[in-house]
Amino acid sequence: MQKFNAFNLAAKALRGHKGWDKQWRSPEPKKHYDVIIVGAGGHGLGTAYYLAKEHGITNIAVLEKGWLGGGNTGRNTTIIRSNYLYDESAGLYNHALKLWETLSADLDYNVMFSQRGVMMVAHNVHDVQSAQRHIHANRLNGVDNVWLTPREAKAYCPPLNISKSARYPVMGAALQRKGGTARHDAVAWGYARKASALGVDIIQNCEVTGIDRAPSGEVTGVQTTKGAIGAKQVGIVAAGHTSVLMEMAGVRMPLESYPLQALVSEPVKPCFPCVVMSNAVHAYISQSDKGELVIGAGTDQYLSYSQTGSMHILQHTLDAICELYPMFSRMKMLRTWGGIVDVTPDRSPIIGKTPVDGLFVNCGWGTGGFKATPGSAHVFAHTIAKNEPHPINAGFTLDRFRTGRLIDEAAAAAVAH
Ligand code: FAD
Ligand code: PYC
Repeated sequence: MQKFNAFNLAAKALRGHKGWDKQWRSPEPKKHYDVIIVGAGGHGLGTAYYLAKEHGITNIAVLEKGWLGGGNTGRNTTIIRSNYLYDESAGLYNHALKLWETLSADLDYNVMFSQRGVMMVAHNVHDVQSAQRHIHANRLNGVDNVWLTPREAKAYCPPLNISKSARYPVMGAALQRKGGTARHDAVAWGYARKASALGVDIIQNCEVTGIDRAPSGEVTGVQTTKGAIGAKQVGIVAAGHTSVLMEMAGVRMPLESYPLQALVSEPVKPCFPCVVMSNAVHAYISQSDKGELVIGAGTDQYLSYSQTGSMHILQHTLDAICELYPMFSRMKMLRTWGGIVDVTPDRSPIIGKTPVDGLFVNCGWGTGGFKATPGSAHVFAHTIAKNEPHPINAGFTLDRFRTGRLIDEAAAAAVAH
């Protein structure tokens, strides 16, 4: 009771100070932006860059709870490809692939994009049928993808074990020659540098804790750990945490968050020439320019916000890698990590407007949004600037989960989840 009285006295004294009452009751934003982007991953920073560069909107803040590229952008296995099944996806991922080809020049920063080819190996009859279906659909959409026999697959990737007695026999593979890899954190830094040079504010260690709305419903800004910030438009690009943020605006999302993990080996001389994915055995592998083997697993089987993954998932992935590439069985692991991915029911992203005026969302990339970074950012910037979707992301609405017009990419997503 004494404490309570003391608090009351202190509060009374403070109220004498000019402005105290106002601050206590409603933290009015001191700073106002045209656009706030929540999340400084590749998609968020890229969105800010294209808003500034292509739409002349520079009064933008990108708010990040941690550090630039510290989310999935800096944690992924950097695989880039566009061999998805549906027309909408071919449009989106091929748009991204074209932007990748000129991104280093555009950003004046080397993102180390390397089109060394992505091979997706078939280990059973179902895999063969599914891969061939994708190849036919891709070719109709102008996406390069060809079928390789086991011998042709081995010629493209000599370490691959194509022995008929292998536990995971290779029955053929789909090869997208234009697929490859890029340096993930360079993508975040390249976009950040250019956006910043165009006048965008990038604020790290600034977690968004609330979304402010006017009585008439539209967005007016955000609450953060650094105080309130006003904005006419807010774009949420916070992979893994989208549901939490959208809940702050009263919007429920069709998303589930899972840990997805990867690892690198000790560095060795160049020995692995391309990217190989084996969906049926939950393992994919390439070699970085530093010489490390970059190996990824499937998602954990349960929902979590933990940035690590279960040990048994990793163990299974390494068993599969050693079976498929016996020469790697004596290599040592250097480090392992995880990220949190948000997954939609149809394994395709949501990019567009929301039921709240002025609030936009870009999410649901699941295990595969790195490849889309430039394309996603480019069309999301258009959506925010024009308040309507770009033709390329017109199908990727939140509304499709109500209408049933899904874009089912479960097979093309290619990573077990
Ligand atoms: P992020 O880079 O995660 O950025 C979102 C940011 O939002 C984060 O920095 C986070 O800190 C921030 N944030 C969250 N909440 C808040 C808040 N309240 N306030 C402020 N900031 C907030 N994709 C591929 O295409 N190819 C691959 O090979 C591939 N491999 C992968 C391997 C692993 C292990 C993982 C985890 C993912 C992989 N992905 C891959 C998926 C890919 O990494 C993601 O889809 C993509 O990077 C998402 O980018 P982003 O910019 O949307 O998200
Ligand atoms: O979508 O290509 C992909 C991918 C590879 C590893 C994780 N996702």
